[in-house]
Amino acid sequence: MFNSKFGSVPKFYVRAPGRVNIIGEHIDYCGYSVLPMAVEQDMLIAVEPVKTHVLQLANTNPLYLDFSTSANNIQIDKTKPLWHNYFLCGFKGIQEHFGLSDVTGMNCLVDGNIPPSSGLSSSSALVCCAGLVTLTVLGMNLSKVELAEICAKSEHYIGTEGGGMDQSISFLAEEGTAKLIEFSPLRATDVKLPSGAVFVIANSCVEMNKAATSHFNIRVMECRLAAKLLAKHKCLPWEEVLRLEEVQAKLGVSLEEMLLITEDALHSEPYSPEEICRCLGISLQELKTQILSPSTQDVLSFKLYQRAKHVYSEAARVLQFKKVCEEAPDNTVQLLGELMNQSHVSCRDMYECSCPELDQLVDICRKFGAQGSRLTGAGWGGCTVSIVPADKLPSFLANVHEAYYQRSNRSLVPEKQSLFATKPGGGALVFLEA
Ligand code: ADP
Ligand code: NG1
Repeated sequence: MFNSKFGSVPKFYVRAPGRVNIIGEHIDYCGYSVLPMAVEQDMLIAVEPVKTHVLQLANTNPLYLDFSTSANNIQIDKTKPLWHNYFLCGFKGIQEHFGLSDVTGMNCLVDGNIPPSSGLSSSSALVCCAGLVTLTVLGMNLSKVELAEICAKSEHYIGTEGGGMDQSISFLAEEGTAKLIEFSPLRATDVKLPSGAVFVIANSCVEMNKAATSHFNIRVMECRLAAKLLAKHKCLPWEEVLRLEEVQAKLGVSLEEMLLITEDALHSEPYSPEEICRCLGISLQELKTQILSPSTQDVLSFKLYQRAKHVYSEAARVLQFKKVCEEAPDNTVQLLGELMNQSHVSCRDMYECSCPELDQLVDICRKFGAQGSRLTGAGWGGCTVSIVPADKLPSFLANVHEAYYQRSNRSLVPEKQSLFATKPGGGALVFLEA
């Protein structure tokens, strides 16, 4: 296909994987550690550098249209999250990091098999793949940590204000191990998953493009506002606080204590912008221009108590999950399953990022043998991840397939992309011609 598109052959190939987040949802952008692993599905880009300063992009999937632009004038339209814009995020991130104004062009053919808008990070895999393509074309070098940080920052050009989980695992993943990803400074530690269990991904078949809606950015903003109100309540310099983790760090208390402080400082009724202004002693104008992001300036109601409760309790669950994996007691799989179940309840009730199909799928997975099941990724659609005892895997797959997919036209979705067991895969790679 490359040959018929561009009349030439690729000089090298780059792959970057998607991921499944096992536990730790919507807490990376609050500064807390998360526990993902890379999946086998990935973005693969075939590349030929050219001398024309033109960037030509094509895709093996005809739904994603060809695109071409000058490599020296990258414009990313936040209002339309078209596929090529994700590529441009990675490209621009590397270009800006090296302060380059005159970049060589390239022909690229993209081929991806991560189900899109399903919480398995197809978008970040594309951004990371494009970043590594650009670095390779420039003949420059960066560490995996630097690449992850650059791509996490540059994916914000698409309009969503995510944390760095997806880009970090796409670069730092290693075959055979999940990773605890910690931030500031970014680092990844191996987490050995129990050998007696299998992690199974099931797609609810509800797609949710984050950049096309404001759900995601509203949550980011609610967490920021909750952090500021908690800081004010504790007489901390709230103006400089942006993340819930900073409040904990400044107070030097445990996550359990942060949950008690949240009970004390915040109420469960939604906050209006006016009430937030009264609490912080600022004007509506200051709230809009100095704290809220452009896409959230007109939101009329913010749930701060619920979001803070989710974040602090989920951050604690991540640490417990890692501890159980390390200590490996006899009932490891049951304990991990319970933590995953608690995570789903918190995502559903406190963070309100589930949907009826995901809740139904989680129930079906538990009914047919999963010790734990939860939504994974941003939510509002997309996939679940379940922990299933290895000996129950065949019956689990058959029963879930029958109960969720076969009984509806969901069985039209190719089975491989809907329901599959997964193992920790490796990170991004460049394949050079010998
Ligand atoms: P995810 O949870 O998978 O990261 P997003 O909604 O954030 O979902 O991003 C999905 C977008 O990523 C798609 O709408 C598309 O623009 C882009 N994308 C996903 N897969 C591909 C692909 N194979 N080729 C090109 N673009 C893709
Ligand atoms: P996905 O599942 O790719 O939409 C998003 C964010 C993550 C994280 C999760 C929720 C991006 C690129 N990714 O992931 O950083 O916040 O939601 O845990 O914004």
